Amino acid sequence: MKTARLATAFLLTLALALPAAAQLPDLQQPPADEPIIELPGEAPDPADPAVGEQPDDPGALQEIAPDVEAIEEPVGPVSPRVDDPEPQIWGNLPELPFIGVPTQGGVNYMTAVGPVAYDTIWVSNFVHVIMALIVIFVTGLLLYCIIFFNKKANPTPARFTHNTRLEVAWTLGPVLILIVIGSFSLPVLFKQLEVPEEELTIKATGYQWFWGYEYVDYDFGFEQFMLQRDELEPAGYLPEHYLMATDSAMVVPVNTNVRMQVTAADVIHSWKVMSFGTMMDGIPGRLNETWFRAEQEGIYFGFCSELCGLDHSFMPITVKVVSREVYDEWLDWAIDQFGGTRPEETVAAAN
Ligand SMILES: [Cu+2]
Repeated sequence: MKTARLATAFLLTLALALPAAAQLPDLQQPPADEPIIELPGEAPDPADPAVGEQPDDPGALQEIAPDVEAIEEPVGPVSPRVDDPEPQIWGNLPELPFIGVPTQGGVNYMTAVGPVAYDTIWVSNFVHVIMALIVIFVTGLLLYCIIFFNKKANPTPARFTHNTRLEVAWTLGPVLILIVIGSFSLPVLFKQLEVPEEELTIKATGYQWFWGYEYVDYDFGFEQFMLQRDELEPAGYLPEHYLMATDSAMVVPVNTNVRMQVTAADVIHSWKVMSFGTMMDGIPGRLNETWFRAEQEGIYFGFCSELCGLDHSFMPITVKVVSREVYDEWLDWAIDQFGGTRPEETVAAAN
């Protein structure tokens, strides 16, 4: 009787939940044309010279308030390339293999290309082995109880309620397991934070909803916006790189220790590139530091990994790892493009 009632309740719940689940919107495809939210507050004051005026240099507005554009048009990812009639491949970099890319249906980690990534994947595999052993042990215990202590096999159960030895064992056992895991995982955690002798410092700033990069040694920076579907091919990406490829890319030389400084301008973001084993929260008012060393030339994608608002999923990260020579050429291009300086120029000017 009770079973029948339970089964009916279960079937009813299913019948109610299934149509609701079927009506869930397709999250992969946000409607691009219609505004998703209406901004509260007053309409902009036309007397304010900053309102309604189109500056000759669109970069100027970006400089004053980098996140203004994103707030004014909260209709989806913003890309500065939309009006660009001839989008060009960023910095004239040569073709690079796609390495840090998720694969359809893949279950394992993305290709690891740096010391921190190797270590984190090792720790993960190690913990998986421990977990598998625990699962086997607990399943064995369950089967043992089911077979030897059911009503038929054991009609008169024992009446004791305490067993000191057993209780000590099931307390100490897990504690020991945690100590073993911690002794392997904590050194890796500290390794991510101890920046070895760095050769390049890059500061990433999270905005709602894009990333900004500053090459602090060279006094220049740029922003990084997600590419729309029709912008992928001209920029050298494939259709499946939608939601990952960006207009600009952070460019770093191969086999170089990069000190990564991460912060945010509005809310908490997180700069994460799986292939480097790097994930660092960007917190407004704080400068967090981590590092990576990419040991293979190629293109790597990453994502903002701290829920940061409406377009959290539309602020991906693209990093291009290139040879030293290509990097030097790109650096020349970028210093020209963004008005940076070379450290030797600064020294010469000081003298
Ligand atoms: Cu974010």
